[in-house]
Amino acid sequence: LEVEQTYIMVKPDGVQRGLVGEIISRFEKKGFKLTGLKLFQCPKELAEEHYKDLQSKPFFPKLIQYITSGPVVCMAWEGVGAVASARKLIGATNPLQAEPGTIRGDLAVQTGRNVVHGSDSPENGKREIGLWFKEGEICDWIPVQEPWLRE
Ligand code: DAT
Ligand code: MG
Repeated sequence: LEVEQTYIMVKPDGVQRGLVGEIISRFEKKGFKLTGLKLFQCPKELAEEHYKDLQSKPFFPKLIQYITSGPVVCMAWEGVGAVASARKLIGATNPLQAEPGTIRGDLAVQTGRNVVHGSDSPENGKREIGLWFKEGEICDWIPVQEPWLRE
């Protein structure tokens, strides 16, 4: 397993419902390293670029409307196998199918309001962090817990 970067985002419903701390906390407690964090009102063009692979889907206009409907919390997290592990912590796209214990399984009920985004591959992790963050907004640092996470 390799050190990977993943782009995690609390969607507007998660911000409005006061779930930002809870969601950050799950990644923090797991042992990933936070390298970028900001509250941000996403312009339509960026939402369209972020979700460009879903352009042809019937739900695309509603998805763009949703993501731009209020501020989001943008995060970059780093860790060994972080992309797949974060997807597991997040749970299935449809919150009714997401396992209890996952973010969506515990905190959401509908695909169109599934509170959080997580990159689906290391390539997309890098691509999305590049899209949502400017140079200088990503910090490299050494968490003091590092030697206690891995032997
Ligand atoms: P995920 O967010 O689990 O990576 P995805 O990349 O397939 O899922 O889709 C991105 C978002 O688009 C998803 O979080 C919610 C929305 N979406 C996906 N499938 C949908 C559907 N069938 N109906 C409505 N919204 C959908
Ligand atoms: Mg996806």
